[in-house]
Amino acid sequence: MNDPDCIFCKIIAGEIPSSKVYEDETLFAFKDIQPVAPVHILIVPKKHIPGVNEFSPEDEPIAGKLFSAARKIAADQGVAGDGYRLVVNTGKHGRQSVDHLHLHLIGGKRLEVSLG
Ligand code: DGP
Repeated sequence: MNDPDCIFCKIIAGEIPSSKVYEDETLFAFKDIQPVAPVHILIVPKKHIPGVNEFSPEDEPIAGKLFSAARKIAADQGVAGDGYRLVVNTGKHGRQSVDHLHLHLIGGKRLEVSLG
């Protein structure tokens, strides 16, 4: 485990149960416990990166893999055609609540216009 105090590291390690929808050598994806739409998946790097501010040049391949996984998961979840939203909250003003980088994949309904 990367960070023994991190809830997402514990989920990745299987120490906390989750509804897994995808896993590869770099990423882990599971259903959000507080879904805001019929489809709400969190896609997280297995590496403990606290957030975008800590994302380093050596992590750049992870960003590409996050988007490729999002495309695949959206198709698997049946939302690729109608569309979906990808969100990365960062820091206090961004209302990031878990300090382990994650991409929200939200879909299955027509979402609200507001992002703020
Ligand atoms: P953010 O606010 O962007 O940091 O989003 C964190 C999300 O993580 C939030 O939508 C709720 C979700 N979450 C927090 N704890 C757990 C958990 O133990 N299990 C699952 N599946 N999701 C969690």
